[in-house]
Amino acid sequence: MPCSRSGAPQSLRVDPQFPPFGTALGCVFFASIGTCRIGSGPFVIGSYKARRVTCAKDIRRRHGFRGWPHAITGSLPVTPTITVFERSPDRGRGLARDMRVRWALEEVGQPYEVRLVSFGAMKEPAHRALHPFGQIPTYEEGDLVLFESGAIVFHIAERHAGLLPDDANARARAIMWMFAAINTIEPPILDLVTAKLVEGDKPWCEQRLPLVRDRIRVRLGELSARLGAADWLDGAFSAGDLMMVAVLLRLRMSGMLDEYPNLSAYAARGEARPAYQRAFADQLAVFAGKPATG
Ligand code: GTB
Repeated sequence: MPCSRSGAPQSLRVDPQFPPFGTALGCVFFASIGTCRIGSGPFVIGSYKARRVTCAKDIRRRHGFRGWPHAITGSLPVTPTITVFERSPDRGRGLARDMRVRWALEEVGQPYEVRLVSFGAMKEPAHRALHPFGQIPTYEEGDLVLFESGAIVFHIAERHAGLLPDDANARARAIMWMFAAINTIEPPILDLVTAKLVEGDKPWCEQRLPLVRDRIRVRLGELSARLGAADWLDGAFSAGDLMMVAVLLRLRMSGMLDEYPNLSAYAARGEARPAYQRAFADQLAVFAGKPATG
């Protein structure tokens, strides 16, 4: 009976991208007496016609949406599966990029499955069919397959309330910060990782490292100036903060983050979020009792 879905608009999850009562979608709300009434007796305030739902559903389908979130939990009908390292050089201490995906899923309360992959299996055709570059994380949800942690977090944030603001401009700015995290802040940090881990034995490494660190400091200084005394980058916590904190945390071991107390406190605020803590614990649990690689 569609009533469980279409007849209970009060309990329908309000997806900011597809507002249930959005006239902009051209959906008819009070069009006619339909199958389900809202309220009862003298408090009947209207009726809810299946057409409104159908309309919204068509729009969701055009955007690749394949099901309704559970009315109460907000969970997707298909439990997504992510791939993570079977063994990680950091023993699951939050540095591998599945961490940001886990964190996003925890923030929105979406349960998920985990499939462990070895370094060898990542390069096999079966995994490359999911991820052309033979890496983790991947994300499978029904017949949707995604790779790239930024794209996956964006997808999760779009499909659930909680990680992107409703206001269109604030939403665009949150997405901007996601890009800033992975496109402006993360590259010089990755350069440092490469310089230390891959080029560490090269004779020119000692000369290069200060240059690499200075390039990171330029960006951290600029980010620090923008954040100022604010808790988050643009109002409430968003997917932009999630990505930025995840990127900044890669610097923690280097001590460079501590040179910018407001950035250090910002990263700590992110880490203190219960969703982060759950994601961290789950990532760590994979490695309990397993020897580290690398
Ligand atoms: N741009 C992609 C994304 O954001 O999803 C990058 C994905 C990526 O680099 N994945 C890495 C991977 O699969 C794991 S996260 N590497 C294996 C390979 O390329 O063969 C990078 C990473 C790994 C381990 C640690 N660590 O243990 O400290 C930190 C970060």
